[in-house]
Amino acid sequence: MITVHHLNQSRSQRVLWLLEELGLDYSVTRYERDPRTMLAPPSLRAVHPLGKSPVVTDGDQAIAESGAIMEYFVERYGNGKLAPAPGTAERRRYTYWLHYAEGSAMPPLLLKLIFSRLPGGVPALIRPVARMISAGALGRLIEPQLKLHFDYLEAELGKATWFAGPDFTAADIQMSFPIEAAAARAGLDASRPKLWQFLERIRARPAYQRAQEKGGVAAPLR
Ligand SMILES: N[C@@H](CCC(=O)N[C@@H](CS)C(=O)NCC(=O)O)C(=O)O
Repeated sequence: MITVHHLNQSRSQRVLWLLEELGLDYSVTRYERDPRTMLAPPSLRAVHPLGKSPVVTDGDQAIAESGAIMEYFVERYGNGKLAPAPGTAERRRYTYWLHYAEGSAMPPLLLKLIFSRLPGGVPALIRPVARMISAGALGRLIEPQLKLHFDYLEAELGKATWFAGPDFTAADIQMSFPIEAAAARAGLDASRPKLWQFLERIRARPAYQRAQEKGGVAAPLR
């Protein structure tokens, strides 16, 4: 029995979507973020010591880390669906994007979230200093890095319909989170038409919509 330990507004939305694309049966156990800290509740640590989302259980196995979860389900239950054939150029691109999403795209998006919120989280007396630090980090480091990534992704999606090639794969599901996050909090808009159309195409997929109903529609936080 597959159980998705689902934290609201989180990366586990991707796992629900993957399972819907694969047509698998699963149950959802819900966890709510602390409204002040936005952290997951300690009860999630009973499933995996880090207590992060997503984490899934399949029988007595707990599997964490969204890229590893994607690989696990596609390998175990995919029957050739959602992954290009091994040894092909598409498969290399697939593996690359599965890793890139968390390894390269998410760090600047997370920094953007942290530094944007920094001034609001400190005592009023030191808020002007926090604003200066935040503006400096955003302007000198984070925004240029985000632009670099967005330009790169826009160019990559100019080469094929989906990230790994002509066919939709689990790499597109994995890439959806940074792209949704970029649209929600980092100014990604229709001025990058390939990325924008990617968002429109994934949101139109019936499995994406079923996953939204199961997980609760919400912009990703981090
Ligand atoms: N690289 C990990 C990131 C896991 C992660 O940070 N998840 C966030 C939710 S999107 C989380 O659990 N946040 C709450 C917390 O840190 O307590 C993955 O892709 O699974």
